[in-house]
This record gives sequence, structure tokens and C-alpha cells, in this order.
Amino acid sequence: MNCRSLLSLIFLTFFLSTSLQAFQTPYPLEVIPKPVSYTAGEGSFELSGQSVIYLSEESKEMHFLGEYVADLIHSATWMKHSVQKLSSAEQDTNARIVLDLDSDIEIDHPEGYLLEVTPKEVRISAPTTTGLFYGVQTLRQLFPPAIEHKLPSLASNNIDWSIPVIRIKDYPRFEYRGMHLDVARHFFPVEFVKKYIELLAMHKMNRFHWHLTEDQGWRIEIKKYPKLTKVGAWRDSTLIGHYGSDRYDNVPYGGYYTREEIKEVVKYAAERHITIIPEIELPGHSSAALAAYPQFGCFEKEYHVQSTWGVFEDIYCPKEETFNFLEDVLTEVMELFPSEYIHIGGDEAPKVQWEESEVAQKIMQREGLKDEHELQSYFVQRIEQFLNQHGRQIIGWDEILEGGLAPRATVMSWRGEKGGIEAAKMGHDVIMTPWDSNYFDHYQADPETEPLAIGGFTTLKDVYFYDPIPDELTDEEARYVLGSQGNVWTEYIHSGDKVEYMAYPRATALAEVLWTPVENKNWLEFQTRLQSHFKRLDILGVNYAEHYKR
Ligand code: TNX
Repeated sequence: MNCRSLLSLIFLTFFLSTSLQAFQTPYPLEVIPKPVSYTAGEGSFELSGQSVIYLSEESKEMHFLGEYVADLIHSATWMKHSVQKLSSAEQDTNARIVLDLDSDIEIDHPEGYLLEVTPKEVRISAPTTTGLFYGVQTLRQLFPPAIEHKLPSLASNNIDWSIPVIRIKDYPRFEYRGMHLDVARHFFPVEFVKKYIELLAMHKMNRFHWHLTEDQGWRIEIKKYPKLTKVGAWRDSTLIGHYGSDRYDNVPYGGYYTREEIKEVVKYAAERHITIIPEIELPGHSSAALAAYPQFGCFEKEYHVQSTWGVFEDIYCPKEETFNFLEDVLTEVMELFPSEYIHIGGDEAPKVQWEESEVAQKIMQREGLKDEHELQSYFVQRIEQFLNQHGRQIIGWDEILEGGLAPRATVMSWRGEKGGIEAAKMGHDVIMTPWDSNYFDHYQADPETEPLAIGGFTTLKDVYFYDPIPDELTDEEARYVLGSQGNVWTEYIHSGDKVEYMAYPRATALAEVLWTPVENKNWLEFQTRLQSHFKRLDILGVNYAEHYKR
């Protein structure tokens, strides 16, 4: 057989197997990310006005879950379900929804769940409330998309709210399932951030990486250093068009989150089983902080909150005053964010100012450091030690490998997977965010027809086919890859609508990469599921990109 016919045969086999898989599906389970396994049965469960939501035990978290389900149903259907403790349910004859926290169920995964639908009952069982929450998210997607209405539509009476008998067993492939948002290049208000988080929860993502400081703006209130937001949160002007256009709008721009707002967002995320990882950039990307407190730079010069994009030479000076300042800042950050991980940036830090600074050079001599990369490593290690002493761990961009990796650091690999592979081989935890598949600020279709973006080209399909485990790693080393994340840098993203346009549907593909076993993934069938998912996103008011809408 020649090479061409062999290729055709492979293609045909692949095509038949993928399409057969789609047809064999006993019931079109339109859930994203696709569950691990399920079996469908006969009949269906009818929601009724008399149904009750039962909790196997009473706790704040269980009540939140019960009310979350009750609200979802009530706001779309007018059917009001009471939330009660399970014991009172024994004689109950009406259809019921049971949330059962059960450490003995046959799911050997802390985030897994079992969802069993019979004509009489919907039962979600899980060893943790996190598992229950994911079961609830699946239940949500078993209802028709109209369940997403926040006000019942006139048509809601005619909607069939039943769901078919089914048994779903499900758990995630990766423990770190994240999305990032840069709120520094452009600022997004609390209401938008909450909407972004709720969407992550719907897709069973569990980390929100909140990029809070940058050259172009400092976005988190710090009590001890009020100028960080009084000065650092505001820039005079913003670049118009692409990098290098040299055109500016001359409109002052800024904003920041107060401590109260941050607490509100952290609580909102925690209720949705999402950990927020705050990022405080150091030693580079720090123009805004230095504009507020120039004494922490190496030179007596005027620093500015930047109004264009790129990499700037301004950098924190590695002197004791700077470490004291950063430790104070991080102390307040730790007060606000319970996350074990704090992201400390570490990327794109030019060393020119350190080369030229007597202070920096003396510190290098004192510490016996051979070059400025080692000085960066010294800087990061001091911060790591401080955070470790307070029970926290650092994550840094892959540049933290240069000059020596801090002993317990987790590496976020963005310049491809190289840094991640190197770190995993050294026994460090890794989060994969390679720019060619995970940068949702890149174009997703022909730039000619797309709104302005930074560049690059990453289609929905590229995201769907990304696998966070590189071939180069042995099984042992692959265990250090905790998962992956989509990054939404906002140099060219001025509004929440545009964030959604860039993030969706690419984030849905990433959610499936992170949750679903590889053997269950199917690109053709994913696109079919996506069609009803789009209806859901429509009702939720998500401004997703429509290239894959049929
Ligand atoms: C690189 S990813 C950056 C960001 C930019 C982004 C634009 C990383 C660690 N640094 O500062 O916003 O590219 O795609």
C-alpha cells in the first residue's frame, strides 16, 4: 500500500470511529466538559412545583449548595423548592433532589461525584462539597438552556423541564484548572469579575489567577501604602491601536479594588469552589508601584505609570527597604487571599538598571552572585522564604528558572513548554500555559476580519487539541504537571464584552482538556455539544465569538 492510500485508510478509520462514537452515545449528553462515564436508562425525572431539595447534612456550605440549586430552578421556572435536611424525607412521595455528602461512595477522587437520575429522584453524591458542586453544575447542563434565565420567560410554561434517567460518574483529569485575567492593562469592575468567575465554575474550573499589578496600573488597595492606588492606579493616557502606533488618547485611565471588594470577590469565588491566586509582579513590571514609591527603585528618577505596552526597564532595587515594602504588601495580600499559592510574577525583568546601579552591584558582591540573573534568583528566593514562613507557596513565570530556581517554587510555563519540562524534571510543580495554545489574547480567526488583538493565532481547535502533558516527560515526571490555564492579557481588551469574546468559547475547550479523559475527547462531537452550550451562553449574556456557531 502506498503512503497516500495508507493515509486515506487512517483518515477513514478515524472518521468512522469518531462519528460512530457520536451516534452510539445513548443520549446526547450536552455537558461541557464531558463527563468521565455515564449510562442512560428509561424514563425521566419531572421537575414539579412540589419538589424538595434535601441535604444529607446541615452546614453553611451545604445550605449554600441547596439554595444555589433552588435559585437556579426558581429564577428560570418560578418553581420554588424548599431546602430541607434529608431525614424528614423518608415518607416523601414527590420528586426530590438530594445532595448527599457521603465519604463512602465509589468515587476515589476528592472532586468527583455521582449523579443518579431516576423518575423519582435526582441524587448527587460526593465525598466533598466540591464534588457536590460539580454534580450540581452537571445537573444544570442536563436541563434545557432556558434554565439559565434569571427571570422566567413567557415561554417557560411550555418548556419541558424534565431530565432523562441517567447515571453519571465523573471526576477531573487535572487538579489545577485555571483561567487568568489581567485587570491591570485594563480594569474590570467587580460585577464583571464575578460573572467571569461564575462562568469558570460552570465549566468546572477551580483557579482564578488575578493579575493585579503591572507597569500600567496597580489595582489592589494596600492600607500601609495608599499611594499605590492613589498614584499607581492611574495613568495619563493610553496607546491607541497597535504597539508602536505612537498615538495616544490623552484620557486619564484607572481604577482599583478596595479591600472590601476583594473580600467580596474572594468569598464569591470560594462559594463556587474557586481559589483566587493573586499576582503581585516583581521585580519587573513594576513601573506603577515605582511611580508611587520611587524610593524602592535603584535610581532617583521620575517613574511613570506607563501608557503603552511592552517591557520596561524600571525594576525594584534589591535593597532591604524594598524587601520590607514588599513584605508589608504581601502581608496585606495574605490577609485578603487565603490561597496557599501567591503568584509573584518574575517575568520580563530587564537587568539594565541593576547593571548600572552601584547599590545593586554591591548587593551582588555581598551575596557572591555572579550575574544579574542570579540577583533575580536571590530576589525571588527572599520573597519565597518570606511567604513560606507564612505557610504560603510561590508560583512564578518560567523566567524564575534563570539564575537558579527558588527551592519550592511552582513554575508557570508560558514561553512554550520548555520551562515547564525543565522544572518538572527538577521535581518542581508546573502549570502549563504555553503561549501558542493558551493565550486567549491572540487572534482566534483571520486578523483581517477580527477586532484588534495583540497578534498570534490560536483557534478553538488548537486549544481543544492541546495536551498539558508533554511527550518528553516520563510518567513520574508528568505528575509534577498540576494542570493548565488560559491567559487573558488585556492590552488590547478594553471592555468586559471583549474579554468574553476572546475567552469564549476557547475557555470551554480548555475546560474539556483539563477535566475530560483524553480517550473521551472528540473534536467533532465537542462542536455539536457546543451548539446547545452557545444557547446557554446567549441567555447568560456572554459575548462569545461565533466562528464555530452553526
Ligand atoms: C507576555 S506572559 C507577558 C505579558 C503580556 C503578554 C501578552 C507573561 C508572563 N508576560 O506581560 O501581557 O505577553 O500576550
